[in-house]
Parts: sequence; C-alpha cells; structure tokens
Amino acid sequence: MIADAWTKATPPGAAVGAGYMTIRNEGGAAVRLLGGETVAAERVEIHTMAMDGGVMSMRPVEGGLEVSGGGALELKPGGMHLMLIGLKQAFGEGESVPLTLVFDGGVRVETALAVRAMGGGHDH
Ligand SMILES: [Cu+2]
Repeated sequence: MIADAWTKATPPGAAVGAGYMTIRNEGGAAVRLLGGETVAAERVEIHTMAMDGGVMSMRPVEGGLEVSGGGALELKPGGMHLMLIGLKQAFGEGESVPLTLVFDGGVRVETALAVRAMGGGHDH
C-alpha cells in the first residue's frame, strides 16, 4: 500500500526528478522494493543520502530496500528517495506522474506521484 506519493515540479529541461512516498507492507512477510518504472523517465533508481567527506551526497541503493512485514518505508526529502533519471518532460505543479513500483517476486504496484510546487528540500 502506497501513501502520499509525490514529486516536485521541475524546471524546463531538468534531467532528473525525485519521488517520495510512504510504502506500508500490510502483509506478514517482508518484501523488497527493487525499483520502479515510469513512462515519464528513462529509468528509476532507489537512492539513499550519505555523508561523504562532510558533504551530503546521494548514492544508488544496491539490492533494493526491504520493508518488513507490518512495517513501513518512508521515502522523503533528505533521506531515501526514488530518482527519476532522463525525464521526458518537465513536471508541472498539479500534474500527476504515473509510476509502477517493482517488488521482489514479480509484484508490481501502480501509483502516481502528485506534482507539488518547486522549492525547498531535495535539490538536484
Ligand atoms: Cu537522488
């Protein structure tokens, strides 16, 4: 179950955007988020933020992210997030970006990112 999925409006010509949401696992067994797909970008990566020589930087997560049974995973600015790479068009405020989340076992969950106004938080 996906709650509060959103992204930020992007300026024209932006190459990347970020996706944020809360993923709740209502089953008893752990699931693993492996990535995503969207018609709006060439590919979707899972990123985490880490301190690197005193500078906060992003790096791709290898092997996906586990969501424990009954647990939740929060993707948010300044923390783990989805990175939409190779945007095919700018995201305008008020639009909705379709996104498919891919979990292990071939489970696919359709959602959509609500586009919020630019400014603050996670910049690229
Ligand atoms: Cu990122």
